[in-house]
Amino acid sequence: MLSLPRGRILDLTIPHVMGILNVTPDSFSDGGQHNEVDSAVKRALTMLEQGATIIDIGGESTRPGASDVLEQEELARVIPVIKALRKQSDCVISIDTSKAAVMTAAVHAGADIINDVRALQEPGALQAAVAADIPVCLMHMKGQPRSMQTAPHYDDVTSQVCEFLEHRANQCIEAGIKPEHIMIDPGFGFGKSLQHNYQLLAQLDKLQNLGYPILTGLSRKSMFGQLLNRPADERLSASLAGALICLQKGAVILRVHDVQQTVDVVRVHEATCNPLQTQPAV
Ligand code: 7PJ
Repeated sequence: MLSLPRGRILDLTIPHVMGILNVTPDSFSDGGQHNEVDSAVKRALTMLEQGATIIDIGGESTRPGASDVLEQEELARVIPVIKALRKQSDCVISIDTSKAAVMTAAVHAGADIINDVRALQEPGALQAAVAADIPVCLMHMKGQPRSMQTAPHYDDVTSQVCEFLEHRANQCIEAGIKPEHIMIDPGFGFGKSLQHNYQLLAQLDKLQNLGYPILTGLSRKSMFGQLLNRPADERLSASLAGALICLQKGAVILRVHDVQQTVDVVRVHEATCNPLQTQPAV
């Protein structure tokens, strides 16, 4: 059980789908405009109807090669969306950020989980997370988004990812994060070659030894694009195959763009795990 603000809980004995809500506006706006907030909230509500239990809101692009976003700009993008969504729904809201100020403002606006691809290593982030006293997802990344895909090297990618996550989790606990608030993520695509990503996927079950709930994000990523030579909008089947492999290897939260299709995958997986409890949909 993951305990959330205001006495809510997330039952991690069953898998959950986390819907991705990117609020990276077009080049004509700084974000926060009414129609943008409105359409972001609409998209979130649709994902919830489709069976997502967590909405992951992010205003910084961490795609390979992406440049840094200023704090003020990131705040202007995500905070109005969190406030507006919180007004309309009691859903679990996760804030995808590495910046301490964004974490603090997001939690104040109603966010329940901090999802940090930099594992709370930016200045002030760990302190902000300790003060927020909410669940955190610690992700492994080698290098920084701008340069991480230039010839990443590991002697043993899975062992090194595990070592990093274990070490970082211990540092977080020492700083005051509750052990039961920690989730871990191997960070598919973050400073990993095609071979590294598939080695990690094949050995994802090894992360279970650390004893923390596992979150994975491989939706539409280039590990499918490269493997299949397909653009991002033609990677659904591959992403669903990846989602099922993650579930079979112990992931409990799947961070995805295509919520409805991934929820079907989760249901097939759950029915297979508990055949005798399986009931038809109503
Ligand atoms: C991830 C993420 C991921 C977690 C992104 C993209 C890049 N957070 N944020 N795990 N990826 N926890 O979605 O393609 O894999 S942004």
